[in-house]
Amino acid sequence: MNKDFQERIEEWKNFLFIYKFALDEINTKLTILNDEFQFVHQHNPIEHVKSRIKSPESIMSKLQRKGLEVTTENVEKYIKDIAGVRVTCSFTTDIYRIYDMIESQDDIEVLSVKDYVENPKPNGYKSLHLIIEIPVYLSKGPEFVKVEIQIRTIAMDFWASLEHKIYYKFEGEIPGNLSTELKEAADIVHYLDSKMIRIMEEVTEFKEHEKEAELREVGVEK
Ligand code: 0O2
Repeated sequence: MNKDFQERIEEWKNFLFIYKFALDEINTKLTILNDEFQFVHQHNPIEHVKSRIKSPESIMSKLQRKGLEVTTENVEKYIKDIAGVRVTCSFTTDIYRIYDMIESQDDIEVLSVKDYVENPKPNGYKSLHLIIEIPVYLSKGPEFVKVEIQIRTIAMDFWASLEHKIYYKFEGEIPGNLSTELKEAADIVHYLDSKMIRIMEEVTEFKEHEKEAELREVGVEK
């Protein structure tokens, strides 16, 4: 390997390592919030969390796609998803619960929100995207790091993973019939998510009635 190339790789590694610390912080926060929510409400809003650091190759190609020179300054300024976290949950209502929990953290600043759940993309893509900034405390002081958080249901995630694979297989030019089928599948995802919420609401109502009946039996009126 030539020395210049090796030095550049080292430079990139040093530049990217702070994003790993930001992901560690976010992951810890999400675990605590989820465990606390489970303790208080007996419900886990988060099913899984996946995080990744964008590879130097994809950062470079994203800059090139945007017509920008490959410099660390441009990366810091224009690439907001170097550190990415994907949170999946069971119910659409959990998406906004998780958003509220993140937004209420004093040390997190939500810089932007794209609500593709309320306003899906024309292809049917749904997800709530946040760009947040979190301080990472280094020996020289705090550094503020941007992280992209995508929050979606398991069903939305299933759809998006398949669509992403198809998109890359066809290099962005998905044939018309497949696009139509994908849109139909997105509508089914929407139907499934709404149905799951209705079932969950019925279960909650049933449990409440059961509890009230138990209390009445022992002579306690609510
Ligand atoms: P990858 O390979 O997943 O990292 P920006 O990042 O702001 O410059 P954009 O497109 O305005 O670009 O941001 P947006 O809409 O918030 O989308 C960012 C990410 O959301 C994408 O990252 C995808 O991960 C995901 N995404 C957005 N639209 C779709 C879609 O139609 N289908 C699927 N499957 N995923 C989508 P990258 O960097 O494009 O790709």
